Amino acid sequence: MHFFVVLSMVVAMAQASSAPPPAEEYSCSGLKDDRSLLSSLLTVTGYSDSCVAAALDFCSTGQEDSHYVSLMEEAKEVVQQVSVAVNNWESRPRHCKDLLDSGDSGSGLRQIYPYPGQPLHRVTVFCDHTVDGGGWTVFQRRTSDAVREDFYRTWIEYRLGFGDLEGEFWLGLDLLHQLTSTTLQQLRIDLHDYEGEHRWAKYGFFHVGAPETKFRLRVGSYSGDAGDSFAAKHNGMRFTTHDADNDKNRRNCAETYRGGYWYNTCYDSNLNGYQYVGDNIPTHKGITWKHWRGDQYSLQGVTMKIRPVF
Ligand SMILES: [Ca+2]
Repeated sequence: MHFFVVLSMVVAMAQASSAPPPAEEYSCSGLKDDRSLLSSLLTVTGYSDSCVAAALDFCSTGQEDSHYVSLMEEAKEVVQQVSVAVNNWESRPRHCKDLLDSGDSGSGLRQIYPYPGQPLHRVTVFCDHTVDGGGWTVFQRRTSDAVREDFYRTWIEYRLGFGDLEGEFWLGLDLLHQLTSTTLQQLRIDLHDYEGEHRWAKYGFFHVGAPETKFRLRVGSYSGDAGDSFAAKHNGMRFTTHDADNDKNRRNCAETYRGGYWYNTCYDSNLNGYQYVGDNIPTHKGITWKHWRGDQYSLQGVTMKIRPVF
């Protein structure tokens, strides 16, 4: 009996219509033409070749009974439920751009489902739809709010993320790797100084490697008015924290410059540096962007955010 439930579902799916077919189509006479396809499907489902062959022979005789029709109705209901579930799943947002495209243009905290193989794994992110067309998933923010976050953190903290998504935070390297691996992403960096000026830098592609690569950075195709203090110096670099030295300096750049970053020998930008104010910074340890305010000026605000290229 179980076999016919499965068979009915396959028939119903093959018909692929949302409206119930007329009763006379519940006959399995239509299966004759698709015999090889159905045979393959049922074999994959776990039935033996001989069982499948016998069932299809039964169908080809054109026999009918009322019980078969009720099984068909039952199977159809199940298929429709599955269809609704699949549609709901397909409409789940993978990132902030999906939310914007579906009509949610409000900036703020949102839940996304970035892991294709883990349909129940959702994470909370901050979406920015106010800048450059919107659709941005923010992964780092520095502000001059009263409550400041400590960015001089360990390797595991940079992997998992820290801070307040509505204030200062780092989203986390593991999630950043995921978000930039399932979709080709562009990067936008916005910078604010203490004199009320604003500059931006945009990169046509941005990818963060897997943990085994120490979250190696791939970034390029600069545009903007801040100058390129990121790709030219930091492309290809691995991530370094004060307890995990993966940079190209004989010392540990994260320890020297009080941050966690894709340091080279050390940096052109230090966006996770210490929040000194303006010019009052000791030896390049601030939140800096060399090609705008230089490496001895600590910026008031920074955001780093990504959006799919396509
Ligand atoms: Ca080093």
